Amino acid sequence: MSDCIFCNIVAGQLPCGKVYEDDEVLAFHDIHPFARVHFLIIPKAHIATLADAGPEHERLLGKMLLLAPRLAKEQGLADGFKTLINTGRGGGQEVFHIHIHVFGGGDPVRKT
Ligand code: DGP
Repeated sequence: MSDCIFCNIVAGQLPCGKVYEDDEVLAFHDIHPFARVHFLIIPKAHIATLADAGPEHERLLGKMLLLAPRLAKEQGLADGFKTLINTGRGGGQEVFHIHIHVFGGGDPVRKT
């Protein structure tokens, strides 16, 4: 097992509610949802935070961002959704493997 929870999910060593997977990216439901629909899009490769990403990650990060509206629609968020990337301890990041939160639906969603 890795020290990184999300690397263990990628490796299939921890379960997740999978929303999407390809050779580079995994998306799964957040264990503590903010909203009716709340999932995370992560790269399979370990990048700790957005601040650790470099030019070599430009295409991968673009791909992750462009997946958000497609997966949000598939998850029933036809009206729109929120995205969030917490970066670093000061940014409220708890899991140090970069991820995009995608959430929405139901009652008004917390604005963080
Ligand atoms: P952040 O604060 O941006 O690092 O958010 C991390 C999110 O990851 C948080 O909303 C809860 C979620 N999370 C943490 N551990 C797990 C897990 O083992 N499985 C799933 N599905 N989500 C997790």
